[in-house]
Amino acid sequence: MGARADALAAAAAVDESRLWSRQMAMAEIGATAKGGVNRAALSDEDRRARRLMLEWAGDLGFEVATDDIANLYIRRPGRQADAAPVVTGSHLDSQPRGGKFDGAYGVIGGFEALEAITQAGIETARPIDVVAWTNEEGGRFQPGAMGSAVFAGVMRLEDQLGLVDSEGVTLEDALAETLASTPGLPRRPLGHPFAAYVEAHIEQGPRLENEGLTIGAVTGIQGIYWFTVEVNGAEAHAGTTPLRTRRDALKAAVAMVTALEELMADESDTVRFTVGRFECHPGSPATVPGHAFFTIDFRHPDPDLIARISAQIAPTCEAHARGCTVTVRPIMEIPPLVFDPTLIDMVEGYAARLGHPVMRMPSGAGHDAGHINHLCPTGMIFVPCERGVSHNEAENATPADLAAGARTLAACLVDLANQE
Ligand code: HGY
Ligand code: MN
Ligand code: MN
Repeated sequence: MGARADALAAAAAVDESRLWSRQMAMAEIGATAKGGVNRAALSDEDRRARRLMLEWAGDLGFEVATDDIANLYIRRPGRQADAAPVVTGSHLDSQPRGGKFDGAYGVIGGFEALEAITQAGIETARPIDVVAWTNEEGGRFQPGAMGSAVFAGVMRLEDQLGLVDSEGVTLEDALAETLASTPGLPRRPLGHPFAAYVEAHIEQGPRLENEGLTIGAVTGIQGIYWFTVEVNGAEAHAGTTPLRTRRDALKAAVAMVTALEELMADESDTVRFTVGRFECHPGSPATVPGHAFFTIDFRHPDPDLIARISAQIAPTCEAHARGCTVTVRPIMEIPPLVFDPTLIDMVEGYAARLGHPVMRMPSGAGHDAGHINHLCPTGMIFVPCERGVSHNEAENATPADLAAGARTLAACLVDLANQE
């Protein structure tokens, strides 16, 4: 069989019901009452999710490995044992009230592609790996996309080990426990070479569904910048302290958020500005809050606009400090990026060839592919999700659309794994 015929044969072997039942089995780990999942990075649930992947990999005789940040690799060997692999994958961690598909689909869809390639009896020159990147969501330890950032050398693991979650657990301890939960796995070096990377994901927005399409050939990802803001005032008695002498950290933080909302005002509705965490301490009705903390998630496709507005965030907060001190820390800066044109063409081409209506589209959400794009030709495949709902327990997708994405993925992986 020729390379193209092999790619199409692999796609044809994708099994929609097998893929769906694995998605549902994974969704039981950390299942929430409202039909979503809560699988925080490096938690017990995350560890169970990893063990389930390892069990499936063991059933099919695939090779498994990890690395120093517990990224998990599942390999279908190629003829050339030492050749750089073609890699697919995504993440198994979720938002605290996340859905069944964000991330898990890219790992399980990748695994389905490996099984389909095997079942179709196809040999590839290069190995094909599925990777589950550690801590993509950043809900427990910030920032997100950490496993892929450390792998790509965008971030140093040593600088992250001291991070603590809301319970005071360090990343170092959570990571050690996670690595210990999969004993005996060989460790691969961070940054080991990839020949190419293709990640499948639900769209997390409404465009494909609105257009009646099945596949998005993703052209790139808008810029994502995260900041933390810490406001320190003075705790004081709520009954006796006159308003004019207070240094109320909460009221200052509220004024900052309002001013930032004005700074980000955008008639075209392209700016994305989110304060997803907002805390005040000590959190007692009769004490003026002496400490407040909030996060900023700011996204835009234009690098100049991101840089210009980002530079105004700290001065805007300082201008509304109301006698408190304020510290603004940038914790993630991922500029807008474009994917490899050959891979965009390949995703679009195989989707069309397989009869799946397709369009090119940028990603509004962030993905591990953004960091891996620094290392090798990278692309992404989107499938629709119901009403575009994501980062929500109601997130949903159809078995047929997920299978269409896995077919497109299987074809791309075989094609890439037979290239020089
Ligand atoms: O935040 C993001 O865009 C991704 O879903 N973690
Ligand atoms: Mn995701
Ligand atoms: Mn997400």
